[in-house]
Amino acid sequence: MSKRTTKRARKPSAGGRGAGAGAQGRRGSKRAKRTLENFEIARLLTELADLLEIQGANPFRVRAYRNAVLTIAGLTRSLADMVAQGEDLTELAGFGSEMARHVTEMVQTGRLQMLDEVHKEVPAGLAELTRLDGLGPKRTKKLWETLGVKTIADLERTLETGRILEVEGFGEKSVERLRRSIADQRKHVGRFRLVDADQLVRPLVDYMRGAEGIEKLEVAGSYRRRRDTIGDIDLLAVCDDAGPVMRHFTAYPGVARVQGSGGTRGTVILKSGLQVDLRIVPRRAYGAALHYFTGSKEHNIAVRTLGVQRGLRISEYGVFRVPKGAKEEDLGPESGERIGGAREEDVFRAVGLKWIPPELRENRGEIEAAQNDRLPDLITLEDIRGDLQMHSTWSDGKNTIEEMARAAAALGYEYIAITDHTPAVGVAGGLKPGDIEEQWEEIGRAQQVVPGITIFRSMEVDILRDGSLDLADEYLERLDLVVVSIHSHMHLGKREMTERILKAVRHPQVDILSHPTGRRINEREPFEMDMEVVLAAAHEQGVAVELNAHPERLDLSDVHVFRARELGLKIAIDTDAHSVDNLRNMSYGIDQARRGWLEAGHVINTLPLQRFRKWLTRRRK
Ligand code: DGT
Ligand code: CA
Ligand code: CA
Ligand code: ZN
Repeated sequence: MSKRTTKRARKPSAGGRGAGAGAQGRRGSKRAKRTLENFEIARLLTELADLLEIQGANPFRVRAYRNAVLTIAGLTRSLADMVAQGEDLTELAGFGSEMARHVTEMVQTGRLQMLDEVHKEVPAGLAELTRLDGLGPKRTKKLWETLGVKTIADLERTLETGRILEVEGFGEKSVERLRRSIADQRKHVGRFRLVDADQLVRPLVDYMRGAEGIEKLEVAGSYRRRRDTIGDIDLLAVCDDAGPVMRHFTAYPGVARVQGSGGTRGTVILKSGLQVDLRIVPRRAYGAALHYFTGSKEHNIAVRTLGVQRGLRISEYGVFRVPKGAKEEDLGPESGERIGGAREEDVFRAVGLKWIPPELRENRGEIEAAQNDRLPDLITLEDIRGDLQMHSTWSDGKNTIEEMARAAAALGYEYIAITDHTPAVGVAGGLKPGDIEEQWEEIGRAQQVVPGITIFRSMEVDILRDGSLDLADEYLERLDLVVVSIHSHMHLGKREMTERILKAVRHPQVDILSHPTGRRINEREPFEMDMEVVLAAAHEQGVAVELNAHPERLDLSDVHVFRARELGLKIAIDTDAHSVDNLRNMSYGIDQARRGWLEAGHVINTLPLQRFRKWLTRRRK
């Protein structure tokens, strides 16, 4: 794997954030021999960082653990494999020899001795407490030392009895705040899917654009970067008078409560539980603030570091030339000569970079690419010429083949594939071989009445437990396009699952491996399988992998898409539509594709019809 892939870092996912207290104890007793997955390793390191912070450990040390967690979240390969193959873990971003030792130990023993040591002094449950709004390491420590609070349940008891009021620094207000943050934590431990955030953000943005005197309004943060999940929403506004805009914001009908609202900053929690931050910034700083609050944090740090090398200070306030010999601690937020900040381009230009699309701002190599004028020419929705996975009333779709074809033609597509399920997917009403020929007749009829679009005969063929396909070769050979995917036995071990998928990918009739990890965001974890091996085999076989655009799947993930592109695979971006409306989900696939650095040339369904037909024959003799 190239250096670039290993050196990137991502924000922790829901798994990281929901790191349960005492995870090690539970796991250790039951399944001590099983090697740990990356997310579990990240969890233990997060817990360690939280507990060390309570202990008052050196902040640099705590930061080192948190940085390692970010790096792990961005890996496409399992740490266990890397250790097994004797790879040098210190090559990973933010990994020193100590971190490498810790990870090796966790992989080999399933435990982290250092965490055991810390547990002797600090109860495991405190890690979870520090993540409550209104606590943090210092206050958590105080509650533990004075009242013996070790868990959220303990905390709730002290709130009930009012004993917490005996502790210095905790008043009625803290009680309210802690009650709410416990409730919030229960309501949504995870993050919002992008599609769900979209539903909430669009009406809010419309409403905010109606605020008195508002000049600009933009959504920044992970939402602007189009991440598959969203922690909170970051709104940025420019106006002459902040007062009315802030009042308009807190009066939004979707607000459940106002967490804080000062002159230029406000935070509300919507009824859905989604947090929204509003910042009102001066016109002269709008671009710098937009850049800063778009993030990611790792990208910002990299850009700021470039600035430092040029004697510039880059912040949400603007770009400033630092006076010679000035000490950092003597500088105010706007000290020095302002050389830009009104436009986002100002920030990039100041450090010699081209403007970088938000989807790329994850510090995965975009800075180097911008320096060398090698930024990808990212794919857009307009590049898409067909949709290669959709269901009709012949299986579990809501619309007929003709309706799907008309709707796709209206989107401007040149071709579609109808991919109803095969029999093994019983709940989805899979087609039996006897039905298939009848369905082909109907495809023929639809083709006649909707001549403007080519309708390919296809099936989403189920990959059975042993890796064989749920349709006889005589049918597979007569399909225009064969899409394969897994719908059952999702908890096989990693090796068995990998073998199963490899077998399917090696079948000579297969064209596309669909929703390769089976994940459903916030609902179902990806299968355990060796993605690196699967991608390599697909590449070797000339099989395309799917980026399933269904907003609850988005499978492959951005990181896997990036890796597939590096390996030279072809990607199919499909909606897996079960209704005509679902065809519009293509935009979520495009978002994710852009986050994975895809250009139109990497994606088979950007090909014009004749070239796509040619692609279909690549494996056939
Ligand atoms: P989220 O909300 O978890 O989905 O992810 P973001 O990226 O929206 O993160 P958020 O809301 O915490 O902060 C918004 C942006 O503000 C973030 O992407 C970068 C910037 N930012 C926040 N904290 C820091 C920081 O400590 N340093 C730097 N350089 N930037 C930060
Ligand atoms: Ca955010
Ligand atoms: Ca935020
Ligand atoms: Zn499916």
